[in-house]
Amino acid sequence: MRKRKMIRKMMSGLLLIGLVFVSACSSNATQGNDQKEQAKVIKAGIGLNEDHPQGQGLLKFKEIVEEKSAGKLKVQTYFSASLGDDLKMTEALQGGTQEVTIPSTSPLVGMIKEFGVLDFPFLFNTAEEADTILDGPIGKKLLEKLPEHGLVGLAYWENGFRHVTNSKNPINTMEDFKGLKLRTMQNEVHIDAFKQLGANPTPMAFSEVFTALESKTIDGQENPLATIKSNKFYEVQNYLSLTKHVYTPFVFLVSKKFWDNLSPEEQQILKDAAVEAGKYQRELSRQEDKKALEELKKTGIKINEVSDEERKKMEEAIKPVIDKYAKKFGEELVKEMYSELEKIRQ
Ligand code: TK8
Repeated sequence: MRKRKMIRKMMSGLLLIGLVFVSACSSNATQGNDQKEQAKVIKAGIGLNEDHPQGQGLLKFKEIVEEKSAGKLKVQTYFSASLGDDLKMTEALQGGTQEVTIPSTSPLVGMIKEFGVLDFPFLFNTAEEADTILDGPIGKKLLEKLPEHGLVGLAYWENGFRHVTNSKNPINTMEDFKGLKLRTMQNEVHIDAFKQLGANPTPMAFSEVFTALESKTIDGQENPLATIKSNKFYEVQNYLSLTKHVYTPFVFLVSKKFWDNLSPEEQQILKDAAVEAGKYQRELSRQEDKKALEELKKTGIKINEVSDEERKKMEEAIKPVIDKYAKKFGEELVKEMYSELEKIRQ
């Protein structure tokens, strides 16, 4: 009797251990599955707000990535420099604490000097010329300089043609720049070019511009119409002069630390999404540029055209700046840029 009892006890003990073991394995399996299924999070921050074409482009990127990865890649979007300005977010990508940002190329010139060839005033006459250069061999050459700086460039989006706003006087001729305290991006070509035109340029991060205009620490700034509208600069500026003095691209950047840990399939999804959302964003940017001008006319800001003759004089005046930076950025690259443009214009 005692023996039978002993065996029964041992059997139930073994049964209990078996049950515990089976449930442990299955929870590991589900946990393992969970780990396998756990999405990779992409923190994507930009400097402009959600309704700007840059913000709409980022939302399109998010939609494409999450759909193509069946949720394995999750994009968290941050707008209006909530993660910092262009330079700060770019540094966060290099440090691996943020995965995506889409800055203007101009503030990157301190890090990758060759991008500066895109900042030459009056370089592009049309957005189509910009697309051809950026999506062609020169744009590719510039993207290839990014990985050594801990960055991967996937595509160019559009910031657009820039115009001057200020609170002092309309800009009809070069003389009207005289003494104007003008905010510029942190970009040596723009700073020197506006000095050459007679202005008094101050480099500043974008998110500080509205307050600086409002408190009159600066007289003016320069940006594409969509940005002037979406950041309500018309509330603190009296004049908008359509100088169209330079075209600025955005560049779609991914942290190399993050990129190198993705599978080839995941990398392809991000690349395709950045290019596809970029095409959508460029189209939206061009539509918005036209719409913004009509809407800005209703705000009361005084808008003036700048004649081609006066823009030619400005272009002539800043030639010494182009020569100086062609030497710094590489005369071969600059020569290639201008001859490419010659070919496009034939
Ligand atoms: C936004 C900036 C901005 C740029 C500037 O992140 O700084 O004036 O035109 O749009 O990239």
